[in-house]
This record gives sequence, structure tokens and C-alpha cells, in this order.
Amino acid sequence: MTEDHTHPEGIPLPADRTLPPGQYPVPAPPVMHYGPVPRRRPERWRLTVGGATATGTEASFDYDRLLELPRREIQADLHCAVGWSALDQRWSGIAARDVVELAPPGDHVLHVLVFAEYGYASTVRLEDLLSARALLATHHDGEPLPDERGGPMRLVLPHLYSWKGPKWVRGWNYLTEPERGFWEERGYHLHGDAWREERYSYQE
Ligand SMILES: Nc1nc2c(c(=O)[nH]1)N[C@H]1C(S)=C(S)[C@@H](COP(=O)(O)O)O[C@H]1N2
Ligand SMILES: [Mo]
Repeated sequence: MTEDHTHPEGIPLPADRTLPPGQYPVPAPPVMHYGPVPRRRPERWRLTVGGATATGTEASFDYDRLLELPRREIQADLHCAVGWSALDQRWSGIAARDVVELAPPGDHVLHVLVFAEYGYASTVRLEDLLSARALLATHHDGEPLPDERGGPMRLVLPHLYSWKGPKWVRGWNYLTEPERGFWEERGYHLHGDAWREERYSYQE
């Protein structure tokens, strides 16, 4: 399956690359999301971290505050659970774990519910949010994130299927019990590791 060059949108996979099981390579990631593209309102935008925080209070950051954090850049393949993978996407932004450090979780938190505009949300393990390559991206391929790609900020979690990374991200809540997000409620996997092919909830 990793060498499915027969898919109509597929391209040949370079010989030195591997993809997660059941994925086929595409030349570029198609814009894909549920619902409309939200209007950009940078002056009102905030990232809010709540739920079971260490302090018991919610923290909220405006865009300029977050941009004071060290900038990071990653190159990563984007794996959509419908089967396509787009190789070598370049993202830059800030590390999710730098924000976790500013607004840490309380005890017994193993998951977060990451939320975006219009009620989209995804369930993510705290350890995945803390991984070195988990990025709150503001730029894609050197350009500020276009609106349809999730501007001003989107979460990128390279080893998970891309539904786990909300575009138009607005924050997360720390959870002591896992709560299901938009796709997790609709039959998709709570963890969603692409390399383990954790697509569907029946595999849990
Ligand atoms: N807010 C929001 N983020 C989202 C989605 C969505 O519906 N809403 N879809 C996810 C899915 S399923 C995929 S494959 C990627 C697609 O990213 P792209 O449009 O940059 O290719 O966005 C993810 N993030
Ligand atoms: Mo997707």
C-alpha cells in the first residue's frame, strides 16, 4: 500500500522515502476542512489554555505575546486519514511545548482537547503536544499562513494524522479524562498515530 502509484492523484514516492501504511504521496496538500474559512481578526485573536491547569485558572495569550517565544522551523510530511500524504511541508512558528510551559497542566492530565474556530476540536495526547516537533505554525513554505491553510495559526503534529492539527487554532483544554473532538466523535481514533495506522475508533 505504501507504493500505491496507481492512485489517480498519486505521484511516485522517492526511493529513499517511506510513508505510513496505507498512505499515497500527492504533489501538494489539497485544502481540506469542514465548514467555512473564518474571517481573520488578528486584533481579537487569542490563544486560550484552560481545563485542568496547574493553577486552576485559564491563561490567554495574544498573538504578539506568542511571537516573543523562540521561532522554530520544521519540515514534515502531512498525512490525511483519507489516504494522501504531502511530503516535505515546511512550517515555522512556535513550539507547542513552550506554551505548555507558560500554562502548564495540573496532575493527572494525559490528554488535551485542542479547539479552533467554529467548534472544530481534536483530542491529542499531552505527550504528543509536548513532542519536539509539535508546532503552532504561523508560516507555511516561508509565507504567512493563508486563511484557507489556517491563518493566523494552526497546530502541526507531524506523526499524527492531520485532522489532529486544527487550523485556526484558538487553544486547548487540559483533560483528566479523554474527551472526543470533532472527528473522534465521528468514528476516528482517539490517538491517531499515522505510523501505527490508528485511523478509526474501532481500533482503540
Ligand atoms: N479547524 C479545522 N482544522 C482542520 C480541519 C477542519 O476541518 N477544521 N481538517 C483537518 C484535516 S482532516 C486535514 S487533512 C488538514 C488539511 O490541511 P490543509 O487544508 O492545509 O491540507 O486540516 C485539518 N485541520
Ligand atoms: Mo484529513
